[in-house]
Amino acid sequence: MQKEVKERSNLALVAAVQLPNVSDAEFEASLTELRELAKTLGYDVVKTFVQKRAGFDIKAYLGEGKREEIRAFVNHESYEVEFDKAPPNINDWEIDTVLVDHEISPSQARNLEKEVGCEVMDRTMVILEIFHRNARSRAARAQVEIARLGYMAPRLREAAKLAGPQGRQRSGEGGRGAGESHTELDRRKIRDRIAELQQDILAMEAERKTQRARRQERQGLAGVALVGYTNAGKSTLMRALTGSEVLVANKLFATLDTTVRALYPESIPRILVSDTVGFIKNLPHGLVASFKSTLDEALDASLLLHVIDASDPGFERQLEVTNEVLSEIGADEVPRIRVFNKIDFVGDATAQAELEITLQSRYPDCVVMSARRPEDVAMLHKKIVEFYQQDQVEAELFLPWEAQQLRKDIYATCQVLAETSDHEGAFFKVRGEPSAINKLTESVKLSQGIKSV
Ligand SMILES: Nc1nc2c(ncn2[C@@H]2O[C@H](COP(=O)(O)OP(=O)(O)OP(=O)(O)O)[C@@H](O)[C@H]2O)c(=O)[nH]1
Ligand SMILES: [Mg+2]
Repeated sequence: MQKEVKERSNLALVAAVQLPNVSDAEFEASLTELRELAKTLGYDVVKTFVQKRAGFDIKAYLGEGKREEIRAFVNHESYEVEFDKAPPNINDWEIDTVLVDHEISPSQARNLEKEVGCEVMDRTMVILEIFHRNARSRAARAQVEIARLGYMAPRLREAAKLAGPQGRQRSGEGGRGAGESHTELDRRKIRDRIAELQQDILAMEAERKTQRARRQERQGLAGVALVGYTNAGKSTLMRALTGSEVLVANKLFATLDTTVRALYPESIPRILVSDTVGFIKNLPHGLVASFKSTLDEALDASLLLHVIDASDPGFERQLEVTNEVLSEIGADEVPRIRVFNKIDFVGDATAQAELEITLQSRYPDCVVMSARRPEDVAMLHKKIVEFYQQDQVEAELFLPWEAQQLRKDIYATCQVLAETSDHEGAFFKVRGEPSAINKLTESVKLSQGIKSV
C-alpha cells in the first residue's frame, strides 16, 4: 500500500542570547515579535531556548551547553521533553528549523546547523522571507530580491569555504557546484543581477516621480501618509478613511506596497491618503535602504499619521523605532499626528480611560481611537480635513460668462460659500488655499487675455 504523504509539520524552536545591556522586558518583547514573525511564515513555535551571555559565541552563537541541549531536543534525546506549546501531533513531531533572534554570521549559522541537526534561520532571514512572500508589485519584488542577494552572497562564500578543497569538485548546498571558480562565478552573477535590478528600480522610480508630479500638478493635492510599526492598523484605517478595499491581515508586513486613495467622504481640498510598509525593530539593513523608495511617499506627504498600536505592551519602543526610521529618511520636518489605535483592545473600560488620559497628557494633540468605531474614524477624518483647511483664506472671484469652463475648477479646489450672478458673469465667495486661489485668479486673467487677442 502506498504510504500516505506526511503533512509537513513546520515546527520551529526559537533560540536567543540575552546580552547584558538588554533588559528582560526588551528581550521578551523581541522574542514575542520573532514568534509572530515565525507565525506569519507558517511556523508553529513549540519551544524557546534562552541564555544570558556576555557576548555571542564566535563559533556558533550559543554556548556549548545550550547547543547540546537543543541538539538533544531536536533529536528526541532529551531526558524530559517539555513544550511551551504542544505540537499538533504529540506522538509524531519533528523540528524543522531553529530560529535565532539576532543576525548571525554565515559561519555561525552553518556550525549551529551542523551541530543541532536542523535548519537554522536568523532574524534577518525570517524578515527577508516574509518580504519575499508578500511583495506584489514589480518595484517591491526587485527591492526584496536585492536585499536577499546581498544577504546570500557572503553565505555562498561560506558554503564554498566549508566544503574545502575536496568539496570543490563535489556538490555543495543543494547539489550545486561549490568550487572556488563557481563561487567567483556566483559572486559575479549576483553582482550583475543586483546592478540590473538597481537599474530597473531607478527606471521605476523615475516613472513614479513623474506620475506623482502629474498628480500634484493636476490638482494641487494634499497628501496624508499612514506610517507606523507593522500590524498597528494602518491598512485598516486606510480602508475606514477612504472606503477602499486594501489588504488587512493580522500578520506582520501584510502591506509591502504603497497604495494611494482619496479621503472619503471627499473634502476640499481633495486629500489623498497613502498606506505604507510597516516598520520593525532591526529591519535588515538591505531592506532599510531598498524600502526607502516605498517610504518616499511619506516624504512627499504634507501630513503624517503615525499609527501606534496602543494595545501592544511594547508600543513605546515601537513608537521610537518609527521615529528613528522617519528621521533617517529625512521626514522629521513633516507635520504629524500621533494616532493611538486599538484602544478597544486595551483591558476593560477603566483601563482604556486611564490609558487615554496618560497618552493625552504625554503626547498632547494625539488621537486615541479604535479603527473599528465609525465615530472615531469620523473624528480622525475631521481632524485631517481641519489640518488642511487651517491655512485657507476667504476670497472673492469674478468669472465672466466667457470663462465658465473654470467653474468646475473653482468647485474642485475651493469651498464655495456663495455664488451670485449678473449679466456679466458669476461672483463667487470662496474659501481655499492661498495657492489655489492665486491659481484660479491667474487662470481667469489668462482666459480673458486669450479672448482679447
Ligand atoms: N481590536 C482592534 N483591532 C484592530 C484595530 N485596527 C486594526 N486592527 C487589527 O489589527 C490587525 C492588523 O491590521 P492592519 O491594518 O493590517 O495593520 P498594518 O499596520 O497595515 O500592518 P502591516 O501592513 O503589516 O504593516 C488586523 O487584524 C486588524 O483587524 C482596532 O482599532 N482594534
Ligand atoms: Mg498594512
